[in-house]
Amino acid sequence: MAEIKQVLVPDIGDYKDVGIIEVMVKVGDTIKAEDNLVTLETDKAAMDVPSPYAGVIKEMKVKVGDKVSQGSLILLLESSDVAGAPQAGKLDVPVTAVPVTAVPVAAAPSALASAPAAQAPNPSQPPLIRGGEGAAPSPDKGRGGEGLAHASPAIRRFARELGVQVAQVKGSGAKGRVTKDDVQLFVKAALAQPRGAAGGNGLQVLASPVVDFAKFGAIETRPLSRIKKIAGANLHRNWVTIPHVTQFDEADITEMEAFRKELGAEYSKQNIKITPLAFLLKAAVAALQKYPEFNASLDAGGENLVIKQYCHIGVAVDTPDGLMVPVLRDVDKKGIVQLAKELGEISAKAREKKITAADMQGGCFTISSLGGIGGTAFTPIINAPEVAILGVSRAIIKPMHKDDTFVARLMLPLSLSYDHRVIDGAAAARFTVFLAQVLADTRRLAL
Ligand code: CAO
Repeated sequence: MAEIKQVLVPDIGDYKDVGIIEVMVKVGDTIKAEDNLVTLETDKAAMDVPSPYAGVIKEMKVKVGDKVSQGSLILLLESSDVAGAPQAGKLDVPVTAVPVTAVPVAAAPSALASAPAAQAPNPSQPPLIRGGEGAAPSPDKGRGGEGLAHASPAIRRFARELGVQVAQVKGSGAKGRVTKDDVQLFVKAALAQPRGAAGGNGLQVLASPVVDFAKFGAIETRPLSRIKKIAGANLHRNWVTIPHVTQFDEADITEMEAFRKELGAEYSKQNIKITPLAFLLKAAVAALQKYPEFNASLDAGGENLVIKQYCHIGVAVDTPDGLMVPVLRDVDKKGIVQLAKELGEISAKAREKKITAADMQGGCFTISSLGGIGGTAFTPIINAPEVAILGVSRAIIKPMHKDDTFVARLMLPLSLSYDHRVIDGAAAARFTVFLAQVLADTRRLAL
């Protein structure tokens, strides 16, 4: 016969006024005996309080942040348990607990020390989400050696069931506590990783060291711009998930520069600035057409290459708030002057923060030019889902050996980073050699 029962805080040792840090149930929930109701936290341990009865929750008498002691009323429950279970003071259902700091379990009072061994995190549990047996850090030591991660026993159990190491989950609860939502988000994020990013041999890296820089001298803390945060997350993903190789080459652009200067003088009256980048865009189109696997993306399953019949090229633009990559459309259908004009417009738009998300979508290939600034070479990060990116550094005059003599030539450094899952080294070398040939003799652009 159904009966309303009071569920009280059981014997929790000598503790009084212990904070409730988590409430796992709500009015209307149907629960089984021993389902966890709330988590309490002392300065030494977190404890889950299980229900002594099965039934339906009628009324909650506590919330997160409340302080309770042995005998405090937690909730009212409509119970169908005729026999019932012992209540506060004579409870024989153990409260499950784990230390919340590096304090050893043995140092905690008896009720806490009697936590069943099965509740303790199990370092030998094979992780399902971020594998790497052997390489896996101890579940509780994963925060740069900061000791135990904050999570209630129920959350630890939940995480264990999903193969998640609590220490790897960023807690969003009070004092960085890991909540059920945090574990679920962690799992979702891991599942959303591209194939090969996680799985059996997924990354297991040390947490970044937490350093108090102020100990060593004066500091100023500046928040990263929104653009930097978004770009940073994308760059990080691309860097760790794509096997990058960078092929270096140089192009003799002596003739191209002479022609560019002529054109520049002619079009400066129309306020069009013709830089080497406009030629590079056209040369890239020629190379992408000759080697279509560079004008491609891996499909979502990573099993097929999607070759694009169009040619939209992204251009990395340095703005005061960070890097942006607007995309020039149908570069194959436009001439050098038109491209120079659009380049000027789109980079101004990016710097004036007027660029839209649509302006940055649909790219097939990216060019990142640092030639206006300087440098001899760099290793650009591929802009996924593209499979290659061309870095361009500053052209300089060099002595080149030709017809048994040295001649002064203007040489342009090229750095092509490519996705080695899609492109072989020989193909990358052919691509840059061809690019250099086209730039050395721009008449080839007409072919
Ligand atoms: N070698 C020598 N000189 C070069 C050159 C090169 N490779 N590339 C450009 N120049 C010259 C230009 O001709 C121009 O000279 P003048 O002022 O005498 O005409 C000058 O350098 C400045 O060019 P620019 O930078 O204004 O124009 P651009 O078309 O070369 O580049 C843009 C435009 C938007 C790409 C550039 O301004 C920019 O933002 N670059 C930074 C991109 C970046 O941050 N990449 C890193 C991303 S991390 O992978």
